[in-house]
Amino acid sequence: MTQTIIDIVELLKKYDLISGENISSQLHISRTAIWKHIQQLKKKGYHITAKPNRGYHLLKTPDTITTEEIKQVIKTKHFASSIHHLPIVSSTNDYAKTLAKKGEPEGSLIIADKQTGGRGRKQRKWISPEKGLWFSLILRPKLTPNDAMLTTMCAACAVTKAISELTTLKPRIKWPNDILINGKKVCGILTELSAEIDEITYLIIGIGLNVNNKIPNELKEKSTTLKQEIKKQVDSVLLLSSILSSFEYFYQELNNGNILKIKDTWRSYSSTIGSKVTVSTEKEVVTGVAVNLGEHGELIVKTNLGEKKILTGDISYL
Ligand code: BT5
Repeated sequence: MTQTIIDIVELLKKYDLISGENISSQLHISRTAIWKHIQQLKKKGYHITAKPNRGYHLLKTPDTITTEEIKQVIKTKHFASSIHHLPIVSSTNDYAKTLAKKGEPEGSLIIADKQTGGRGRKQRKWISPEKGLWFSLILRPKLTPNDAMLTTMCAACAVTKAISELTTLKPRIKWPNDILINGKKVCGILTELSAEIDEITYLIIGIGLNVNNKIPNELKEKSTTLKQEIKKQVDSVLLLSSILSSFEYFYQELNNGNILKIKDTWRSYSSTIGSKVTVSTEKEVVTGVAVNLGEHGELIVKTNLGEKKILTGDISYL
């Protein structure tokens, strides 16, 4: 897309209805040129209606995001300063890992329209068809490996904040890495790292967010999409941009040692603390009330036998 076309898309997104005259004066191009660009956009999958004497209205953006659109909309300082946008990939986390090993800088964004081998924790499958947001960020936090979970918490806060700001929905974080809407999973986060004993070499944060995509029948009972919840299409680029801005902010706070702020924000967005839970870990199943977060983001569960600190696991609410 040319810069003019990107600018036209920006204006169409900004105004519900915008006249050719208004676009013409803001971008200094003729109305005939605008009409031609609008025809090109329609061919690219943008649904635009032209109302006589009133102007253009953007009904629907195309299903796939373009790198130019991302660059145009994103307002971060460091995050996404390098963007790898792939139409199809096995897993953005795997792709990111290969780049990170070769020295790819912190903040690089790897985003795919579709993943064929999307992964959850413990090699579980993550279903990632077109129209969802599937992306990974390469980070090199100044943390010990013990504290890696705090980065996942920053990401979860960022996704929750962005969804809350762009929609009327009230997403809630479920420890350790899920975001739920009305009790159903809309987003999962996969954090993977390479580390020495006392420092992280690189950390990959993979975020899978169901936006306008379909989900298979077998997941429908426990999962949802943003489109399903608000009954209309969501602008994936704006959502991505908002997630990255908030993530960058929380990540800076974390690197500045402001861990309390991250934990407080996380608690305010979470449905876990105060809930009766069953936690399944590799070793055991623990039942009790989730009472707090530990120093490194562990879950503290009060059981009949006292408090237990759990590093990672799967929880279900009772
Ligand atoms: C997660 O694992 O929730 C982490 C998912 C991370 C996915 C992102 S996408 C970009 C990056 N590249 C990758 O390859 N991965 C990351 P976990 O907590 O283990 O949950 C996995 C479980 O979620 C599966 O076993 C299913 O039950 C369920 N699931 C699979 N696909 C889903 C989807 N699209 N929406 C909701 N739930 C899903």
